[in-house]
Amino acid sequence: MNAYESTDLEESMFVAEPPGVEDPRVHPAWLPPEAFRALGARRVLVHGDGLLVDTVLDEVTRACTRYGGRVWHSPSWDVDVDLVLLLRDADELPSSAVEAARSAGEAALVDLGGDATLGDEGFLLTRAGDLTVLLADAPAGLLYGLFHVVRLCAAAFDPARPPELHRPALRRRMLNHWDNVAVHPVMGQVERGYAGGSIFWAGGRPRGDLARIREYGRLLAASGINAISVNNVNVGHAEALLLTDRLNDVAQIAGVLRPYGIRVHLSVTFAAPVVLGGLPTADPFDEDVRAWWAATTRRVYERIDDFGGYVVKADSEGQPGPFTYGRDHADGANVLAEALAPYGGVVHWRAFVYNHHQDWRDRSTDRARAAYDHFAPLDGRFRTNVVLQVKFGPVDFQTREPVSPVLAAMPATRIAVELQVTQEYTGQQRHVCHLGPCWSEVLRFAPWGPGGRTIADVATGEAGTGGGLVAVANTGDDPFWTGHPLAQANLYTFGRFAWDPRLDPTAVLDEWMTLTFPPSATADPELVRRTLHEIMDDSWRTYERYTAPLGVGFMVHPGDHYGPDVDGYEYSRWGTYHFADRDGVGVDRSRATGTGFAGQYPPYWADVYESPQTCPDELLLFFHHVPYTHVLHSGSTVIQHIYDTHFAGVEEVTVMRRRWRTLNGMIDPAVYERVAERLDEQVRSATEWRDQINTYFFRKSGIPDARGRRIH
Ligand code: GCW
Repeated sequence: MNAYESTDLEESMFVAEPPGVEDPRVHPAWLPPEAFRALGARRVLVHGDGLLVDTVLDEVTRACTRYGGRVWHSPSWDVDVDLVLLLRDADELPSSAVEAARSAGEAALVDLGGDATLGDEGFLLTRAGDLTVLLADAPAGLLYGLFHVVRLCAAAFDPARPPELHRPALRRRMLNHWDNVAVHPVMGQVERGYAGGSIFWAGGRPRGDLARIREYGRLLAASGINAISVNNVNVGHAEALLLTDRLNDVAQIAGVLRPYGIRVHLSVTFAAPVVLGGLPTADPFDEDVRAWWAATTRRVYERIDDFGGYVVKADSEGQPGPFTYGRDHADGANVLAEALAPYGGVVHWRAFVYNHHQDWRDRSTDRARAAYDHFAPLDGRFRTNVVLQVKFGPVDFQTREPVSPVLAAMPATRIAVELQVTQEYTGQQRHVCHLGPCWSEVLRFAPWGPGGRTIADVATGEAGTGGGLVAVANTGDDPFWTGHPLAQANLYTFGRFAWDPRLDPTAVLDEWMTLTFPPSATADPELVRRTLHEIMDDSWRTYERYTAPLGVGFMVHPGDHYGPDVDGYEYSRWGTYHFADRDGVGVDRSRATGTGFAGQYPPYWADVYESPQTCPDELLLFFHHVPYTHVLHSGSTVIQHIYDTHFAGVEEVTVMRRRWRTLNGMIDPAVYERVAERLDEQVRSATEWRDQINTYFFRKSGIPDARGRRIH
């Protein structure tokens, strides 16, 4: 029984705020109370039962308490309402208007060609007479539908609004947290985290702020995310224990996120049978090892019955894996998958496997080739509950990379595409870098050639059997969640793309703006919207302009990966080289004369990438070593392009800062100040990038800037 069941909330509503967090110290991100105004002023009926229906009721009650509306839960008498949220299999109600609305919804579903079901998470929204009606088959659908109504604001109540059917394209829409339980001596509490500490852990213990975790779940659900792993893929001893001794800590998080439809997953170490189980080996072919995984997994499900599964980084950057025992990655993944299968759990097995002890003198080893070389031969060997999690590019979340050829090479494997919301290589949440356009390009890329299936199709799979989308989270215990307030848009966009990878990034950004900076809460909504678009829409390309040129990547400061250091990795063991000399720059990855990486693509792109004549400009130095005087498709030479883009990038950032200043006094002063301070740093850092890159290439090439600008 829940507190609202079959009661008229009219009386209690104005007495006290229902449970929920509104911690004034924490920024509300895309769910400020104001975003609920249109909903909260309505008369709303919720009909159905279940944990997530209670969440819906809680949300609606909070909104109506604030804005003067009314809420009923499955009333046994007739009521006049504006909005009906109902589960399709809920009992008939004694209200002819509500039942007529239900029938109108059913008819709309037939008209829209819905195959009679809305699924576990889908919903239908339509108008029926004076009512707006939302139908779902399952409570999660009602919750996603509710957040859709919030997004629409008053438009959800527009009498002329046509019916809409929404079902997520991807079943699993997952965030990976690289949060450490114990503070790592080098990586700290959150590996590659730029938003303070962890939401979950602090100094070896649970952070204990369950209200904050609940609020986080609420934000994630409103963007469409339904799965989360709560610890780093690099698993130390304290983190390994989450699987056994510290399972209660995980169960507590799962309990808080469950009402928002989010399942918890754990990163585990492949060596767990040794480090936790005391076995002499973690060999996947060893019977005791298999039994250990089976028993351990059973105990996990006894405690958390909707547990999502395991995430594994194996044989990668020092993490243990099946290679130790002469086994391959299918052997390794399958033993964990077998243990999870009886409970419906999945293994997310990462394809980020490469030699990180490379010799820069050895031109035959190419880090970009590694994932394909290791995994493509294993296609068809993974159990069906293994999801191979593949970074979107072949190297490592660079600002610009080609799409990983692994994504097109394993038709008999469930593939998840991994994106990085945390801005490790894209300005570390000190720079504005809106990644929507980058991800959209990746998801729309057609690896078999134009017009063919896309990366979004691979992640979706045939009949929804794909592995979905995964992203590394950018959140922490910072009051703005993401350090840079505008970086919230990246998290929101990821969730929305995971729900529908075909969405237009500008439209998603617009949604985010309307929610985060509600027009009714600012004196000049048009100025705010226009300015945010001007600053954010093209910010990824601006970032690209002032950093490493033409897809060559890296050139970042080793270790922390922030700021320029052109030769920082040039002689290192990590395999991320640019090979600049006095004549030219870039990596020859052609089949004819290079590492052969271009040949890992299906024929159309293998041919396009093979030749500098056909390779797209933005990837030229990823695939080819060319002279500085090489003429790009744009008509510019490589060296002049480097100069021009670096000058332009800094100018664009300077304009961003100027534009932001016009919002002073228009928006929340705390947001204004935080962004203003970060834009100062972005201008400083972009200038440093420009000057180091331009100077470096001027010194190497000896070719002056055709426009005579100052190069140091
Ligand atoms: O991008 C690199 C990061 C590592 C990270 C690794 C990975 C968690 O620099 O910090 O480790 O990728 O994806 O596993």
